[in-house]
Amino acid sequence: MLFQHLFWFYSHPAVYIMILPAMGVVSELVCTFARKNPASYKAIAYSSLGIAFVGFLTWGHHMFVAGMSSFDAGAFGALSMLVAIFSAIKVFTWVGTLRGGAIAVTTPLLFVFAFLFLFVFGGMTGVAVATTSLDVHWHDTYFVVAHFHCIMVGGTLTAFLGALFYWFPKMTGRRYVERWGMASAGLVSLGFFATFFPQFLLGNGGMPRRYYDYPAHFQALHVASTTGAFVLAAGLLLALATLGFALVRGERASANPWGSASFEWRTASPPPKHNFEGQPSFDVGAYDYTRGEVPDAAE
Ligand SMILES: [Cu+2]
Repeated sequence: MLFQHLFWFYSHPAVYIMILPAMGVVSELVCTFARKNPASYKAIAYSSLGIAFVGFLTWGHHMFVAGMSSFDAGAFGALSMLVAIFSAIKVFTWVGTLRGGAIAVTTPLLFVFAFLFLFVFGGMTGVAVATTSLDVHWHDTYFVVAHFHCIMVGGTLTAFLGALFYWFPKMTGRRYVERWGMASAGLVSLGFFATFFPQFLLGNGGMPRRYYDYPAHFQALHVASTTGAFVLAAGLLLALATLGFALVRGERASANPWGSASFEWRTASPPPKHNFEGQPSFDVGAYDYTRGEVPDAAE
């Protein structure tokens, strides 16, 4: 029991170590592709601190059925739900930033859309599994597997893929083929949903995790999930091929191909040694799209 407590005291916050940088990426990308200041910079910043802090008080939600008083279970359940409140502050701020923006649909933004949809799906099912009575039914089933992957793959991985496509021109000085990138974003989103949505149904129907054998009536959903995994793999391979091809054959990237106000785009792609030639000007802020002086998508 002590080992379980120690394990989850570390391992629950460990998930946030992965998702918090992904949330940072999303906060950055929505501003660039909506050409808008963040709806509330402070809401995004303070909710990150909230998630990081509360993340250390929720580990018991992995142990509802390990022998725990009902008071402890209730407290861990309620504290876990606090994470959803901070996450919702973020989601509303991102959507509020996109609202009314001059939205440029690109590969990184498609990955952000996938993130928003799948992260909200993962977050809502997270509130559900933090409910002790429901968790007794779902514990150690595919439901939890699907919830976890919504956060770690549907959330974290899609944001990191968005980051990779977004900063690729800056890092390498090359452009990838936008249509290929968008196709990979579509395949990854579709494949992800097809893989894990059936697993929610399987888990709720009683399919335990880590079993290789199961009753025949689970077969169709398992086949659907496996098919989805192949589509997801195809999407990831296409992303890899798109960037690999761009690295060798891609067109030269300008300094600021997205027309972003952030500072890293005010130097050449890829940046010279020590990042800037001479003293750069930072008169326009990193998110300052209101003054209309943001360097355009030109060289
Ligand atoms: Cu946890």
